[in-house]
Amino acid sequence: MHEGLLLLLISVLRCADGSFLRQEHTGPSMAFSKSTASASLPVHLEVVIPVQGVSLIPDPNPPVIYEGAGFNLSCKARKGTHLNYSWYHNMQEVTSPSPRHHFVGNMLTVDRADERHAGSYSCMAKNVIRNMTRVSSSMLVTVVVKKYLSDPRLSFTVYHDGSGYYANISCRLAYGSPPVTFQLLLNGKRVDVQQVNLLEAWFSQPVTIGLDMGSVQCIAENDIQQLLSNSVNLEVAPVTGTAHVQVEYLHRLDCVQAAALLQCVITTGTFPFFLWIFNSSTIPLDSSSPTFIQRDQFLVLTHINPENLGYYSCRVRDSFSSNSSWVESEDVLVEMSDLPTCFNTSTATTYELADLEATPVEVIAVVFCCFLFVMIVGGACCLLRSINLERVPTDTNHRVHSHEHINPENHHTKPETINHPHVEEMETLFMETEV
Ligand SMILES: *[C@@H]1O[C@H](CO)[C@@H](O)[C@H](O)[C@H]1NC(C)=O
Ligand SMILES: *[C@@H]1O[C@H](CO)[C@@H](O)[C@H](O)[C@H]1NC(C)=O
Ligand SMILES: *[C@@H]1O[C@H](CO)[C@@H](O)[C@H](O)[C@H]1NC(C)=O
Ligand SMILES: *[C@@H]1O[C@H](CO)[C@@H](O)[C@H](O)[C@H]1NC(C)=O
Ligand SMILES: *[C@@H]1O[C@H](CO)[C@@H](O)[C@H](O)[C@H]1NC(C)=O
Ligand SMILES: *[C@@H]1O[C@H](CO)[C@@H](O)[C@H](O)[C@H]1NC(C)=O
Ligand SMILES: CC(=O)N[C@H]1CO[C@H](CO)[C@@H](O)[C@@H]1O
Repeated sequence: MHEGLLLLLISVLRCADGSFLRQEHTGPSMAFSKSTASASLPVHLEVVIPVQGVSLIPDPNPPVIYEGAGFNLSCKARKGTHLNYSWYHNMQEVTSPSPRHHFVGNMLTVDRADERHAGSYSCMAKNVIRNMTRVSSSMLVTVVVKKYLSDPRLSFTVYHDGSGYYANISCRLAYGSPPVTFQLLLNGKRVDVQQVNLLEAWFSQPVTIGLDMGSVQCIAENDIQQLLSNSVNLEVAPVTGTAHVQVEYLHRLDCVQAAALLQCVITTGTFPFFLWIFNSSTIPLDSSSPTFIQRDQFLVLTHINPENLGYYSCRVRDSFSSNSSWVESEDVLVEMSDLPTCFNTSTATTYELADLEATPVEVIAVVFCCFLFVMIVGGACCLLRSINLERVPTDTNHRVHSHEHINPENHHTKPETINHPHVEEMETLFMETEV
């Protein structure tokens, strides 16, 4: 009878401790859940305690996990009822549904974490009565998602410190999460350990030039992994013997010489340093010239033109000692030559010898025979080709690769001809004569 009035009164009534009274539902069996009002009234009301003291509890704790593992964050309020939760990842609200997280009740769960799940998290709990909202936010919790270590790679360089030669041995990981403990093994025995906050560690070991110091390996280790690197022989052979230049001409399909690949070949030397000489002047190492690309023992003439035709040679010494003597090659003439083996259908390449005059008669005979052979096969191929214009499947061949690499504009129609293997045979013969 007076129910309506009572409800109105009660619903605006504030408890002494600051809680609100909220009407849960009306019906025939109403009751108060809090005894501050008359217990005999048939009204069911629920206490809404304002939210207070929200904290974020990670599981595992501390929240440091490896990729692929899961984690939980629970949002816990010291006080408060009828709470609603919002989640923040790196200060951005996580919206529902989220592609990376899922949250139910006061818990946010990630089943398989990756680096995108790392970062700072916080949660906010709120409760509302009518138009009054109470909120409480947690402190930030930083989730760390660690990467597994990749297999370490060992390599070394040599330096002189004034008293002697040392190997600067690098043990390097392509990926992984630091800190990492690196161990250096020499002939299977641990000789050095370093714990670093990087993915690479350097070790110094004395070396004697020309002497095999044994094999070195390294171990990369974290709290759950222990990985062994490749094994490398700690031997520094000085640059000795002779040097010579090999030239490979790369032709376009219409037989025009497009580029040349020069290679400086040395007898021995673990850490050679190369210089190239053109018409008796050194090609600067940092050559920004568009016609030369210099990379270790290779020199590429990207466009053959009158300015870069002439004599080329290379000089080599040990990279670790500016004192070491130079080994010098003979001059090689790079010229615009009509290629006898060139057919309009073929991508033939050939090697020029450093000094053809000095070549023994037998070699010239063999070369001539090969040339003849290639001519015949080439002719046959032309014939075959005119009969059957089908494309022969491409075989991936070193020369074709470099050709494609240097002349990207020429790839459009590259017919691989059947005489290709014979051209290779000829090259092999040439190579033999050079050693
Ligand atoms: C996350 O919480 C659920 C339910 O409480 C539990 O079963 C699971 O093991 C927790 N996962 C992690 C990674 O702690
Ligand atoms: C709390 O969340 C529930 C479920 O998402 C929703 O139905 C309800 O309206 C929310 N209450 C408030 C006060 O935001
Ligand atoms: C809550 O609502 C009442 C009436 O509906 C209004 O007078 C009051 O200003 C509102 N309070 C807030 C904080 O919006
Ligand atoms: C070894 O090489 C690395 C990389 O070049 C360099 O940072 C480091 O200082 C070198 N260590 C020694 C002892 O020379
Ligand atoms: C390099 O030397 C050759 C032979 O002496 C000569 O024909 C050519 O013009 C010279 N090239 C340059 C760019 O000086
Ligand atoms: C270079 O030669 C000088 C004199 O011969 C010698 O004192 C010096 O140690 C040498 N330096 C190296 C790096 O070998
Ligand atoms: C060597 C040779 O025969 N080259 C010819 C290739 O074809 C072009 C035109 O298609 C001729 O101009 C070349 O002489």
